Amino acid sequence: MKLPVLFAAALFVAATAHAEPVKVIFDTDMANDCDDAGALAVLHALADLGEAEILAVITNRKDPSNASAAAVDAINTWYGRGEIPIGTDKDGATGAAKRGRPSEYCAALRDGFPQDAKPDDAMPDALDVYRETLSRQEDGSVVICSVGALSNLEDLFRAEPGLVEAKVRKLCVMGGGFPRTARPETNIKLDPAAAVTVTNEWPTPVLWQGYEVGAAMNNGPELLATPEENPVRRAYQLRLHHGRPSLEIGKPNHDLATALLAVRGTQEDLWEVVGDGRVVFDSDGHCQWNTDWKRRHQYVRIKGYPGKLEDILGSLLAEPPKLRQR
Ligand SMILES: [Ca+2]
Ligand SMILES: [Ca+2]
Repeated sequence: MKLPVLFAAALFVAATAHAEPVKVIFDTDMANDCDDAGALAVLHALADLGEAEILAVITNRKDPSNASAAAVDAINTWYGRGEIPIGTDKDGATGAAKRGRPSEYCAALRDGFPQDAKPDDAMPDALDVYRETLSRQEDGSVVICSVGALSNLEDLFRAEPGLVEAKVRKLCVMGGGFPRTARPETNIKLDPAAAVTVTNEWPTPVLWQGYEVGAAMNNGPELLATPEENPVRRAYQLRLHHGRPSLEIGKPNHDLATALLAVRGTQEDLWEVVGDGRVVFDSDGHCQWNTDWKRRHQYVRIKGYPGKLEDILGSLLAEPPKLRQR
């Protein structure tokens, strides 16, 4: 008679373990590619499913529009979570890519959608928001999802190494390329020195997703089925890809995949995981996977046909907000 009770107890434990939402801090260069907007949509969809809790959103690139935080808040508000803390990096990523044109969509999201964020330069500082958010969490409970420059993470680690080690369970990074890159990948190029610091010194496990993962997939047109009041749809409409709206032809879904990895982990049916080595960046941002010795690094490859993962991301991207009042 004891076995069924034990079995039921085991099931209960498994169910409760699964029911606990993953606590995520999203660190984004919301300004350039619209996949940052798409990744935030995926995180909200996962939050709607009870799988994730978005603790804070931090921006890591100083955009001339000064409206990255407003774009983030417009998306959070659309999903009924306009109170999520937002921090901005006042220096911005230090690499050459920061001297680009203003974002194609941030100002439009600021002006055309409900939100109440201040201009980026008047928002709380990235490091302060990290400090406040992490210090309130239980030890070993937070997953950081990084889909832009690693500048904030370098600053955080330099200022609060003990806090990072205590509170962060895992860092998931979209950046670099594996097993090696011929040219520096965009997120790394934004701040190569920060990438070197994070790879060499960050104290928690780090899961890397190179450019080749998102480059094999495409999302965007799924948003055509969503209302025009959806700011993520608008971001994809304004951000051009090969001269046409990403809403029509889609865009590689790099950051969406990282958001899924941060919450659901390396699901066996979707991912192959490579470990027993370490990621190395040179000072120009070239990336390489070395097996000379181990760090707490892994990188992912898509298992099998990428269309399966692409479909999952596309459907999360276009999932209607659950909390939004109509
Ligand atoms: Ca708000
Ligand atoms: Ca990004």
